[in-house]
Amino acid sequence: LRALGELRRGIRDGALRVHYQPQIDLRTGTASGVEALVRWQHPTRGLLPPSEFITMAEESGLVRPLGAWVLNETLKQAAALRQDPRNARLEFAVNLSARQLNDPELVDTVKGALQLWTLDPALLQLEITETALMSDPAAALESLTALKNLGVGLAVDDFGTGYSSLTYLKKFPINELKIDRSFITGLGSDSGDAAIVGSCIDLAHAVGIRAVAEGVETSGQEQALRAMGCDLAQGFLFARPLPAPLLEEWLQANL
Ligand code: G
Ligand code: G
Ligand code: MN
Ligand code: NA
Repeated sequence: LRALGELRRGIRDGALRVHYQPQIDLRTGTASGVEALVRWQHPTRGLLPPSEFITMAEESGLVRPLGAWVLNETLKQAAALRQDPRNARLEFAVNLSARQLNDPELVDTVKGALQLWTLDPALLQLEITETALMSDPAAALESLTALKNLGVGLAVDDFGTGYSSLTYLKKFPINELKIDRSFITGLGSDSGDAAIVGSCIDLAHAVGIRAVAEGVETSGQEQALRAMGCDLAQGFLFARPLPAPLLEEWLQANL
């Protein structure tokens, strides 16, 4: 409970940070976008990763103000980065939890942030885990349809770790499938993982959406993904999640 009060104050008093992990277009080798990943600058425990507080934020409902803050901060950063015309088509991916997906105010929050920072909706990609999609499929379908109508992109995150029901790829208005990094690890060594990753990529393409590989750490994995036709990749091989000033430097050096 003390931690909950600390997090509530942290959100209010500006203790959250957003780091950005580049996503690489495997055909061109350049950055196509970045994923926003929240951190909490805790007064005594240092910079905390989401694993230390996202579950608590979800269970308490604080993930709604937290998520609204992350979205606003990310789109503010997008506006700053767009000052460099080379970043004009850079995409911004933001994670949503189940609690946000079931929030009747979510669509207005997203719409408001897009208008405030004048971001082309097509450059915003919202990531939702399989588990969040299936926690209340009817409510999820309604939210996702409304978000789709705003023109934003929708990704299934951590694909392969949840229900992996193929019906939702058809039913929900999704344009991207993010293959969980647990399957990327074995590329080049575990033929089972290679078969799974290849199937996910083919499945995405069969339903007309793009495939993204998470957690790419070696050039062998990158080569294998390119050979299998994977569209995008992110992982420590290319860049760790970076604070905004370091992201800007990374983009300058890698465009
Ligand atoms: O950065 P790190 O690998 O520790 O992130 C772990 C997970 O935390 C991510 O995969 C993502 O699902 C979740 N996460 C990160 N940032 C956010 C956020 O802003 N909102 C929500 N709901 N989840 C996030
Ligand atoms: O939304 P999601 O849970 O997929 O967020 C990605 C998480 O994975 C982030 O917490 C990020 O720090 C982490 N991550 C990103 N790239 C790599 C990687 O190449 N290897 C490992 N082990 N973790 C990664
Ligand atoms: Mn994600
Ligand atoms: Na993920």
